[in-house]
Amino acid sequence: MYGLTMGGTALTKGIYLEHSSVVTTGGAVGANEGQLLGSILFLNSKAGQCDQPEFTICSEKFDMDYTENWLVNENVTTGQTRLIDYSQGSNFLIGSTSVRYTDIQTFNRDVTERYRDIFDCIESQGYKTLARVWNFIPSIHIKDGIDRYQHFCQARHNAFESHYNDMKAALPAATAVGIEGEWLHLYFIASKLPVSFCENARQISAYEYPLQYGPKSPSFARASLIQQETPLLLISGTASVVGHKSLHINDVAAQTRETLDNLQALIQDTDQQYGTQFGDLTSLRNVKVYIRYIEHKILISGLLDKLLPEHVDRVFIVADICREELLVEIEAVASDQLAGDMT
Ligand code: 3EB
Repeated sequence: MYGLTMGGTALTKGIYLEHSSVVTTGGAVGANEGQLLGSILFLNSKAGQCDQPEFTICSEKFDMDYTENWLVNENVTTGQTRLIDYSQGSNFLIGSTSVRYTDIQTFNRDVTERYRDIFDCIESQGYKTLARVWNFIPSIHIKDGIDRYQHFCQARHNAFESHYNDMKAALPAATAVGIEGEWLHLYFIASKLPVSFCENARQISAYEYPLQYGPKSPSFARASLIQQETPLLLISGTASVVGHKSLHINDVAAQTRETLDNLQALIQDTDQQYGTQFGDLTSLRNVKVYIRYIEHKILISGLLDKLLPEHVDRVFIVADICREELLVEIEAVASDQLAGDMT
């Protein structure tokens, strides 16, 4: 097999992720000569000062700056639709769109319209599959009748339902968390390669949650399996939810362990269903840990040091998890190195 290697990961045709504590801007990145498909900047600064909202998430709560770099080994070009900035290689497109919150009616309309814009953007560029979406929602717990997250879910649901004949089969992996300030930020990855959506048996599919969590269920899959040479699993924000219930209220250590159990189950179920060989948590390459309170960082970080293999790259983001009782949520990227080695 040909290809450069990075930290034990073969760099072959496909997409991969590197976190960097250095804020980088454009060009080839690192020693691997991958091309930067897109960078998302997480900046510790006043959210109100976020004057370039695309691909930039600002919060005073972040305890450090870092950049999330999505790399490909293809040439990358950039483009813009009216409301979306994007860049693409030949198999992947990453895009970003942001809108300032004014009032709840406008917010609901904006969410639906921006999702439609995303569908239009990727389809006009020849991408069939929306693989992964990140949603940063301003004042996520504020209540206008139902809470803002529930409004968001309803508006997002409407967008998927009106665009796809079989909505459940089209739901991407996702993260939805609350963010300071007034901006709703969405960023996303679409792929021309085959993508399979994964669920795990410990958790009811989010799109089948009962009504107690809001009038319309959250529109996401637990993970997206990108069928590239070295298969990649883009794992959604995962929390201490079993069945549909939040477990371990006020116990951040137990929530963290439960979350890892969910990740483990998801990896196992994916292997069973799709014949991949992710195996267990050792296939994880990167994790992004959303924590509600910075005060929990040392405890969670210490637990992850014990429970995750050393090679797993970790970053922490202080943000409001969408259910108020959840203290931690973990998203991840796993790589099926075994499959990669066998090709
Ligand atoms: C959960 O399991 C936790 O609404 O897009 C995680 C990831 C969660 C994505 C979303 C919500 C979303 O329900 C919350």
